[in-house]
Amino acid sequence: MKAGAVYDKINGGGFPREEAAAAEKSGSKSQTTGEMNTVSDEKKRKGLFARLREGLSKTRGSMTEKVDEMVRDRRRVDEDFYEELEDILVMADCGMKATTVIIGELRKRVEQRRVKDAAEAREILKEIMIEQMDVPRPPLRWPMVMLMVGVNGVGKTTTIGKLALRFQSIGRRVMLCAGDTFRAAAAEQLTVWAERARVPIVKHEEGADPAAVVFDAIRSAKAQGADLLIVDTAGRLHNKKNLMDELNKIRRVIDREYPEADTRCILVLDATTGQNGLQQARAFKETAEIGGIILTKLDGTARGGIALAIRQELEVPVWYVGVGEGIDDLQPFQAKDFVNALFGDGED
Ligand SMILES: Nc1nc2c(ncn2[C@@H]2O[C@H](COP(=O)(O)OP(=O)(O)OP(=O)(O)O)[C@@H](O)[C@H]2O)c(=O)[nH]1
Ligand SMILES: [Mg+2]
Repeated sequence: MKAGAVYDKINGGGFPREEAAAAEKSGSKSQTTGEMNTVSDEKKRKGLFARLREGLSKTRGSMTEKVDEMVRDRRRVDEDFYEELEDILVMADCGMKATTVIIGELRKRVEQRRVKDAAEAREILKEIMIEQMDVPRPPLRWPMVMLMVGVNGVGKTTTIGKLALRFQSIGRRVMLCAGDTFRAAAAEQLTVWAERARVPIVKHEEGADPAAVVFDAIRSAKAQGADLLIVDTAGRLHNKKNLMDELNKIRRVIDREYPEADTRCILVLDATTGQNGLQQARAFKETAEIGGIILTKLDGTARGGIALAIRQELEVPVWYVGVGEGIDDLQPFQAKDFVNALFGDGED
């Protein structure tokens, strides 16, 4: 566990964009920025942004429209402005910690820049939110193992399908491992996603030892020269201790059998569970070294501020966001796009 932890901390815990992977593969120098400059890339980017905006429409309704309404009504920045803003952010699940940091920083900048106009303060608010969520991304290192963890129903298996397609479509060799042997349906569900993404899958019978499935998957991944092995895990076991013990056992097998791989434990959280999701994250963090978070179901909640709370309270970055049930409904988390979509503003 520890090696991964050190690596993540050094790198600020960010995550490489898959565009960067494509650039790296084609030998381009732009791998760290993942700049996209062809016409079709630009089109694709616009499409993704539109989907993100659509996905975040519920949050926009509750958070940013309230901010806009307040800006329109108040016009000036005063004490009531800050108080109302604080309420709006807390209601949108930004959490007390992130809210306090954001408001404190806003006060400072408003004063420094002698801003009086509420509309100008809104722009500063966006600027602060982007800074808060923008974390440097570490370079890609292959082979990579993504160990997907999270409580039941958060969207682990669905997210694996989405990730498999994304990485497979940029030319990476992806393999799936059905590490959730708790339910028979789990491996079947993952098999459907493997077929959709056209990637191989390693699975055993229901009730098999998940660590043994992972052991076999590593052997196959090595034999077939896979770049990325994504491991599904059970979200529900007899109790929390069983779950954590099992995850640790899987992790030990990966570290022992596949030391050359860059292994990341990815926590999947359901955005609709709000503060409860934060509690889950804390519980997982106690046992496992979490390299990054994937926040799912952002299309189904009016409280997307949870992304800010996670960044602030857990110091674990959000790598991807899920904005729907389809295989394409996963996006690399980009602070600027996220905040623009949240505020209903266009791309710049
Ligand atoms: N709206 C929406 N639904 C999602 C998203 N991601 C997953 N889901 C849905 O959430 C439900 C649970 O998803 P799973 O992928 O089975 O969750 P899991 O974490 O693997 O669950 P267990 O295997 O029981 O632990 C499914 O109905 C998915 O379609 C998302 O980004 N948006
Ligand atoms: Mg599952």
